[in-house]
Amino acid sequence: MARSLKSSQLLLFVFLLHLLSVTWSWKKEEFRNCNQTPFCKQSRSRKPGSCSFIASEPVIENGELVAKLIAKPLQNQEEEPEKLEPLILRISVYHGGILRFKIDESPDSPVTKKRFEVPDVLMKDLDEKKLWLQRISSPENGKGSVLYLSPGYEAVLQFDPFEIYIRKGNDPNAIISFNSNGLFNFEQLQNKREGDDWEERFRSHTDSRPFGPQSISFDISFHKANNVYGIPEHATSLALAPTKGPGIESEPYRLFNLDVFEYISESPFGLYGSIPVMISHNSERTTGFFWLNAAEMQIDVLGHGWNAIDGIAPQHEAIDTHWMAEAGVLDAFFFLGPTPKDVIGQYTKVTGTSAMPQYFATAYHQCRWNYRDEEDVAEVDAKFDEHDIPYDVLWLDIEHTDGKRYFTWDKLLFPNPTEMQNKLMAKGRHMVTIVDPHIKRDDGFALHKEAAKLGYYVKDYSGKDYDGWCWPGSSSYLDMLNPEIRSWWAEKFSLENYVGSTRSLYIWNDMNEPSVFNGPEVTMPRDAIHFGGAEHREVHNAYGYYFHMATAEGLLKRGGGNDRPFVLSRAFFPGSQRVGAIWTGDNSADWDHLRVTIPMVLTLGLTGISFSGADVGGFFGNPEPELLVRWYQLGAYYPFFRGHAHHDTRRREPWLFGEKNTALIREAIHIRYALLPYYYTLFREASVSGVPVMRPLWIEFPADEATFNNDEAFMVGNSLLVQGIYTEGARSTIVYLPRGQTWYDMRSGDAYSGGKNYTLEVSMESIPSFQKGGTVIPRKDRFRRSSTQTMDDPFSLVIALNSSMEAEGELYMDDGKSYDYEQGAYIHRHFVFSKGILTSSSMRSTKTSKKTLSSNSVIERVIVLGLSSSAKSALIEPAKHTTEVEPGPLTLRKGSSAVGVTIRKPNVRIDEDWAIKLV
Ligand code: NBV
Repeated sequence: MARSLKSSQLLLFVFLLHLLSVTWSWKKEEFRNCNQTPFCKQSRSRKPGSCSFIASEPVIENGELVAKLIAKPLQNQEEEPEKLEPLILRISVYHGGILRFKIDESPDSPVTKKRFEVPDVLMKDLDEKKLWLQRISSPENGKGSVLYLSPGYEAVLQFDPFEIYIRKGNDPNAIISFNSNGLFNFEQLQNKREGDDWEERFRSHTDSRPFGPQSISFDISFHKANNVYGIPEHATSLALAPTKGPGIESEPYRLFNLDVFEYISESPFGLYGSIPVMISHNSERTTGFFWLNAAEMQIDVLGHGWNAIDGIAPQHEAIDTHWMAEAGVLDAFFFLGPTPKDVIGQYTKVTGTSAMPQYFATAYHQCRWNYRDEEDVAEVDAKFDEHDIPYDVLWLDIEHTDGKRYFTWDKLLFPNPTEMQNKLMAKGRHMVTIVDPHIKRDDGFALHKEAAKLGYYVKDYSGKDYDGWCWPGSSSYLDMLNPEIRSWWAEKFSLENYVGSTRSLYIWNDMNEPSVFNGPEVTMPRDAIHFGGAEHREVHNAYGYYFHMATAEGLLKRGGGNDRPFVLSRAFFPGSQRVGAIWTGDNSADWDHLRVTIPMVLTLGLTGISFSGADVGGFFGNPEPELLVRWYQLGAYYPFFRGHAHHDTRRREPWLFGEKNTALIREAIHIRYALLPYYYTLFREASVSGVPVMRPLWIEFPADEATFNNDEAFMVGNSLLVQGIYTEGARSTIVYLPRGQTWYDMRSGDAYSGGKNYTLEVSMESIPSFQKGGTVIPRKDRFRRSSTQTMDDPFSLVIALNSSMEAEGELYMDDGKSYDYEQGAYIHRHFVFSKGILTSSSMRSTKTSKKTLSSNSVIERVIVLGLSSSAKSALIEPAKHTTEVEPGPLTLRKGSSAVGVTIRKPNVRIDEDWAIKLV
């Protein structure tokens, strides 16, 4: 009986797989392009200057400027435009160079439907940062209003033609502006009249569109910009290429969270998540723009001459962009910069910085669809030890469940899940299981029964529980927009409710775009109904964020509020950084996919999401050993570092490709483990300032134009530069080292001066990486089974000197797990090397000392790169003992001819103040 059940399940599985391969290998025609999307087609065809709105009657209300936007008849327009209520514009200013402008329907509109404003994204304390506007001035001969923005900067509202822009002092030139090209359009909600046909059809799907057209579109100009970046998620270059203009034929960049089967490595097509944030940069200034809106969005980057009249392009020094959304309100922010880090800081002031991860989560994760059973798990775990490869987390994909009912276990394959997790935990290792948002509509499944009874599912247009097809077959989707449902969901993660889970188990949210196999474009119909009557079209891009949020809330509750959640999500939205980690979904095992992971992860970082990575090895397909090794060498630097593979691929654990390749992969993973103290310090920086762990070169070198288009190399923090190898059989590579610095090869310690391209020989041993002169990197060089086991291990400090023979750096440590650091239980050291003396002092703020942290770890080695000294010993203060100094840096590779010294066994405590002086 059991056997026949198994084989029928197998048959169903094979059938489903067949269905998948027949219908879902990426076919363009499965998804709408702009021309098939009425709001996009219509907005995209608008001509410059076609905006019919003018601003009038500005007043100050609640510290904001409020004005009316009235539609005026356009020149040459024969018909009188329909008389509609004016729109309401609100402009407000926030501390630190942030301007917000909102445009919505008037409260006097005759239509009762309210447009959706996305809650839970903006920081709760944002209002406290509002500068209470007292007055407006109108020095522009009554043609506009001028607002103080920040010292030396003003925001201008021009009435007719309607435009909002920021300028510096009295310089009339704008820095960043809205509607300078007159593309603003706002389709106001109207009551349906007889004869109105609002339905939209795509393939076999009909969207009832009960509220009719409601799109918003406008242009944003980034003046004097060299490049624009941002708007994830697309598999494209870091600097966004124009999508419209003379000689350019491209779709706009689409922001619509979709489960795209086998996405291609170069396309403006929208992937799993959306962040409507764009950042512009030139050597003097960086600015940013953010539109808080969760509806489908399409964005054109307009190429030079896009607005040419009779072939003549107007004199223009801006990058113009055109933003189009199907619904929602216009709630937008300008970030003034002026530096790249300022812009990211301003954006993360509005939407939050990234959550501080647990230490283990920053180490290596081993995943596969699927680790079959407990025996498989035990074997993989043992092999890591056998091969002396550290790892921290083992992941279980959908097959571990009982028929894709999440929170359950397949009893035959995983009869003792608690014991399995405890065995891992004994080595300091954790487990992650998958919990997807589709709930199996099975009356024998308690979760479904309860959700259905409580009315917690998203409804279809007719008011019934929406029923879509996903892994478990017929499924419904919880309405995570509702805070009550999120709390209910969160309870499901308690140890009592999630039977077989332990405190060392964390969660993975997949398919939360949401993915619906039989839905339009593999997602939920736009006319499905959420909490408060919001339509799915208005909420779509934020659905995954709410699901992620509810899951993280569950883990937080499980840990009594003092265990930092770890939840990986595929879908994301602004604010996701506060919740957890993101990965770039189902990539493929080929070189182009390897290459595009860098701009994808960098773009996420630029738009607030620091904790992200791509599947190492490529999800689909079988990587050749060389590609796999290169992927580990690069992936070891992703903020989120996980190997993963599709279930149809051959097994690819690190020891399966011969001893040589095992050694290379081991070395790559070891590098990450050695750098964990540095990474953790950077995660802390990201959680405070928003500046991402992995950074485009131009964030660190904003004036160096040679870095602006470079998305093959990147910085980890401000100290490390890494260059990927993206071609098979590479013998050499070109590396650009930014100007004004000395750079030290991380392996040999050899010094290079910056401002040049170097053609470097490469071998399979490593990818090029360099430490910037003037920095200090803390490392832990002893290898254990997991990061958890390294907590008390000694440190090495690698000091790379600049041309003044100086350097400085930081180390942040806490218990790696709880929130006690918020009350002062952390160590934060500042290391300075100057005039031959290395000092360590505390960076703790004195205010937060309800709790403290001490550590028995010591520094066992200090390597000073770039120092030629004949010193034989070093004097340690205040202990007053001396220790040995050896010539030559003991870096990761011995026997290099690099200049430097190594201070051996100073054994100073990491948590104390001291000085080490070369004598
Ligand atoms: O759960 C199975 C996979 C998962 O391994 C992958 O990482 C996700 O991105 N999941 C997608 C669903 C199936 C994709 C073909």
